[in-house]
Amino acid sequence: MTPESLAALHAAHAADPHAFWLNQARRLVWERFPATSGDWSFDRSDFHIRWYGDGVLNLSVNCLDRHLPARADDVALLFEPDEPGTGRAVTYAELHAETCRLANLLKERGVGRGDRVMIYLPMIPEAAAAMLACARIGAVHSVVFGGFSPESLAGRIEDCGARVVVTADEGVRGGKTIPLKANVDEACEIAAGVETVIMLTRTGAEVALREGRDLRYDDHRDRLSIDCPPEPMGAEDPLFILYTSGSTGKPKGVVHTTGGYAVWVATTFDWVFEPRPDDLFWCTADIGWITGHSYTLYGPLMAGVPTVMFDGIPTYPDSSRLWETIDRLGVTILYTAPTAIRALMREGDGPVRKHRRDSLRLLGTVGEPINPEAWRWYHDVVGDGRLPIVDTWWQTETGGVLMTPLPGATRMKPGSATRPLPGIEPLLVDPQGQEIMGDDVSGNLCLRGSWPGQMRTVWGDPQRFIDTYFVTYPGLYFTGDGCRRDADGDYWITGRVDDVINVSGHRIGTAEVESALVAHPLVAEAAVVPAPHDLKGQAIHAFVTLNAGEQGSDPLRAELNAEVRKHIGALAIPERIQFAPGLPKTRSGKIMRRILRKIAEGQLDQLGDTSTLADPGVVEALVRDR
Ligand code: 6R9
Repeated sequence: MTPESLAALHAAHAADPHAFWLNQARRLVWERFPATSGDWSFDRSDFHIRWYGDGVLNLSVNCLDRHLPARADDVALLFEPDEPGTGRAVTYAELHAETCRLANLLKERGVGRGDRVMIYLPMIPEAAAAMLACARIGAVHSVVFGGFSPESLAGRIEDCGARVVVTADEGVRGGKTIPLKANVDEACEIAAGVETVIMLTRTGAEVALREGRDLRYDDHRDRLSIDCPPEPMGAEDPLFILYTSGSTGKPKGVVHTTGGYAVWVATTFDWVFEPRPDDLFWCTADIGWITGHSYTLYGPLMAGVPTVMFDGIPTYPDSSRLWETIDRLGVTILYTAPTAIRALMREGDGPVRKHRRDSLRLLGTVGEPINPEAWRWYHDVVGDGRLPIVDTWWQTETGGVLMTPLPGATRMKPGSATRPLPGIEPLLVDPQGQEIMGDDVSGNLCLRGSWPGQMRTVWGDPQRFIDTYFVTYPGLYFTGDGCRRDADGDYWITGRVDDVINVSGHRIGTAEVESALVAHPLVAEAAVVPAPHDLKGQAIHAFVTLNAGEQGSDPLRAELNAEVRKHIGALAIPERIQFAPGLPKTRSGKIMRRILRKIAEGQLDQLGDTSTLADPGVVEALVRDR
């Protein structure tokens, strides 16, 4: 983007927001174009968020039908499985057909508008088709990452009342198989209400099917019609639910609706990546995360840019995987996470330099703050010093990117997400809720006003939505992130200020890990805090107090890890479990996490005043055993 066109966008928004937002909506194909744009109030008494409320559209039409027939045989997605070079291309016509088949199968099983469908799949083309099939018939998809345990899956099935689960026999990642179908079976033992399990084939493994409930997609595929009329959806009809960890309790079902989400994803995809006809876009995120929804799938499909669906990991079969794949496929835009960049940086420049990477024109990063060393390596080595980097800050809740430098228009700074996109108004607030004005300041990051891609509610718990995001700072959306605005007015996200730990770009709620740990019969109490980690960004440090007379040991650590794996998934296993004789508490019994954080960070000279603790001796013991 040029500085002039960026300035023109800002000016257009300032002059007439309504016209500005309606203009962005023109990127989509609507059955009825909206007359209204945004309508919201963040006040508790009259809380509501609506965008394009009178518009009617179907997202699968925007991803598929609009490219037909002219581009029927163009590549919509490239499936890149775990084993390099064993993938295949899927055209718009093929993806359309697969989507309709799955949509028709869902309909046969009684799924219709508003019904929730759980998707627990590897990154296979049929996963894209399954999401699009839901969008086509107006069902609400809820994708659960394959790394979550059966118990987590069950919790989500119950929370949203899904009666159908779409899964695969197995997943394969980094050479290891994941028993997806068996996990679904286990989840269905825990959660009631699943009437249909549709099983797709990934490995062809022998798996048990339960009569009446389970069906193998391959047994039905050929008889299913490749025609399925798209359901006309209101812009505010829910499109999907995606569960994300919060600072308290169980994961929240973040609800996104159809029109605003689609407009925001299409708009940001355009602004940030400026797609060209010859692009091949590779976002390495799994569809189990918001980045996978918005930029592996919906963004590129709406823009008509072929997208890579990567069902592997950056270090398999070796640490040149990304670069080898980029050359083999001709990838032009790479969008990945700082944790992957750091892991590959550790292997040195050799694996990168072995490959040309000359198809690349743009690099992106998302998921956590990128440390300047990793940024420089990404820029200097991966990008040969010639490629711009978009450091995109956003959240599950925001639907799409909110802050990023725009190549050509914004000056890049290693480690800074720099500036908000047009229409986005960030501000910093102090603990008293006062806006912090001026530059070279730090505070909690809030947003003033709404944007089309904002989440609408927490599934089944609208009050929790308000309480989580709009009560701390009345009238504002609170992001949960800390942030600095430097002397130039550029923004630097400093990380979560709530009890959420960002492990390798994945949000883990401390409360969830703690409740998994205390589920072990020998555990009296647990407190979980983040500790800095070279590769993961943050790692989980757990302080665990055992019942009187019990001794901590490595076998017990293994049992506790198993507990976390069972209740949440392997991704939440603590890096370190420290057995503690007691936890530092105030006299009113509140655990002093601030002190535990400092101990986990090794900042022992910054423990602050410990004299108000109920038992100051506890801290000495924790420091000694660290
Ligand atoms: C898209 C996504 C959201 C949290 C967010 C922040 C962190 C994401 C970032 C970043 C610094 C960036 N985050 N992108 N921090 N720079 N470019 O990651 O969504 O999984 O919901 O995580 O991730 O802390 O609040 P989600």
